Amino acid sequence: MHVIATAGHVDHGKSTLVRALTGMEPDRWAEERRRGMTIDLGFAWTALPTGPTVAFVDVPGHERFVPNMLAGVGPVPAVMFVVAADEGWMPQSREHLEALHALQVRHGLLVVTRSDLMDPELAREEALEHLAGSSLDQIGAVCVSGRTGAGLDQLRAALGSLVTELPAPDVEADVRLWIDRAFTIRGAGTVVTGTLAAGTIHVGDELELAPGGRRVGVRGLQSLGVPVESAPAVARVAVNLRGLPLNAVRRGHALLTPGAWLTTRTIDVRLSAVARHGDISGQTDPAVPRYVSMSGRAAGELPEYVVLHVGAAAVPARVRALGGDTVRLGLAQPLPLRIGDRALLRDPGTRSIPAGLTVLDVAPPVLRRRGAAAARAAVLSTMDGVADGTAELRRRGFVRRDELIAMGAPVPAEAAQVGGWLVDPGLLAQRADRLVAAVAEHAAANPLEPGMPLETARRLTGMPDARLVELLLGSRLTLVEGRVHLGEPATGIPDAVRTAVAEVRAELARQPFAAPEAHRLAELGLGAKQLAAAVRAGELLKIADGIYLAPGADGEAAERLRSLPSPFTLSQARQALDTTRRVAVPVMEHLARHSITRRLPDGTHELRS
Ligand SMILES: Nc1nc2c(ncn2[C@@H]2O[C@H](COP(=O)(O)OP(=O)(O)OP(=O)(O)O)[C@@H](O)[C@H]2O)c(=O)[nH]1
Ligand SMILES: [Mg+2]
Repeated sequence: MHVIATAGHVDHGKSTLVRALTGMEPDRWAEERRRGMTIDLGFAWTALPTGPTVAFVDVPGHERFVPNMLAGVGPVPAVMFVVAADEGWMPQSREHLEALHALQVRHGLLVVTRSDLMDPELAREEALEHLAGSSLDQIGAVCVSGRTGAGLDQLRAALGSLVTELPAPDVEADVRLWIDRAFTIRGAGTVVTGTLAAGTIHVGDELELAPGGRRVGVRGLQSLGVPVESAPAVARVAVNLRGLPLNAVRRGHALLTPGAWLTTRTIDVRLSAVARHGDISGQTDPAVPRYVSMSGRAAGELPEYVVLHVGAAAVPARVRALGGDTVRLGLAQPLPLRIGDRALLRDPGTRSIPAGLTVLDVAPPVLRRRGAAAARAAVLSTMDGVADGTAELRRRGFVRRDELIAMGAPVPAEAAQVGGWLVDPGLLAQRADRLVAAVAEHAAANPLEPGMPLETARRLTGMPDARLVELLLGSRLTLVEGRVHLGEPATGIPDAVRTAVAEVRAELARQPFAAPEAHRLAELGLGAKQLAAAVRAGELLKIADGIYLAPGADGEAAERLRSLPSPFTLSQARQALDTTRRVAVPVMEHLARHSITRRLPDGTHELRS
């Protein structure tokens, strides 16, 4: 299936043409038929003589309904541009062309209608002149009458060749269905419709509603009025959703492949070619290009408040000029956008389209410092709206893998990966050097401390996640028990400490359970840090705070207790260990903690077998 939107000034015969081609009524509302005017989008379809089916999205031409028109053409790849022979180029001819050009719609046909009322030649030439230089400047032209049917066969043939030129959609792509209608059907619940530009929707799929992220199930699917099991792009689809009340969804919302999209409120964009205004009469100097690039034109000329139109969505946006042709847009509502998305800005006050745009960054950095905007503009000037995973990662340093994909960028092969993060190899090398220096400094300043705590290392290197510090270790650093060491963790202790500990050990060799008293430890210069280092180095055994014995003292204690009758009292144990209560109590607690002894309800102890 192919989807083609109409475009053109009010009353130029768009709906009449769609009706003549399809035999279906695109004006769905009674009010539309009463007023003889399209107000909202209409849908109709037909099989072309060459075989393929074409669905038309028929848009209103009246200037009041331009937002509806934009919702219709937003996701559609081709257009049937209608101009009435008897009226020629008119204001909404221009405005619709500006919109299509801003969105870079490149495929279509010029259809001069109402040819029975006037020779279409003049209107055709005038229209082609206006199309020149726009994204539609290569399209063919057909003259018809919706009333007499003249020229319709040529139009069908021209549509037949147009659809063969349309780029093949990626039916494997992530789904982003911009919703253009939502309604309820008795017995079925909520149904939404839209033009699926890429990807495939299946009955039973779980999709994500944006904004909000609510999960919804696809209960049923229709395409062109017929139930289907799956609908591959490009297609007009009606999706019956499970578990979604009608008031939770409206035009401009989107159904997404879950987890595959980033919804964003801040985007950096490049303003692109817009029409030069003031030439609707057609009396223009052919030497002056009618379509000018925005570059060179100050982005600051934009109004501060505009409406961003993308897909079927229209969201108020605040413009912040960055420099050159780049601006930052703050969106009133988050949108699922990717790098390279085309959109346009409309000023609802003047009802004009001041610019088209290409999305450059959907997760841009916060601009805080003075001059940050200009610096950002310089960075953006190197970007072209084609997502480049390597460049994106280099700019960011690190990024979550899912997030990079959701931005629309491929994962660079050379990226280091850990815990769902990607890190730029260049950044790693630089941060690894920084960490080696910091760990060396830390070791020099804290000789008794075993390495640098992992969290300190994370903070010093500016990594968002401690797991990323592992990527910085390389061959120079090691991570042991949550601490980063230069080389292998140091096991030794400084000489002064070693001498003092040796003295303690000599005393303990004579009386293994005569743990040195606090004043003795202080006399030897053994403070908490020195003692901790000695314990880590395996030179002392810590029984409890302030109670240090030689390593292996606990085994020796168990040996001595074995000679006692079982069960035994604390006092018997104290005598067997030849020590004081100060030491005997914590030793018994230590042994119980290590399941060497057990304390009985009457307060006595026994050895476990
Ligand atoms: N004589 C003649 N009248 C036509 C032709 N096509 C459309 N009309 C008439 O022009 C009027 C407007 O036609 P529509 O098809 O509603 O125009 P439209 O472009 O859909 O208008 P909007 O949707 O409101 O923008 C109607 O009265 C049609 O009958 C044609 O080829 N010949
Ligand atoms: Mg109409």
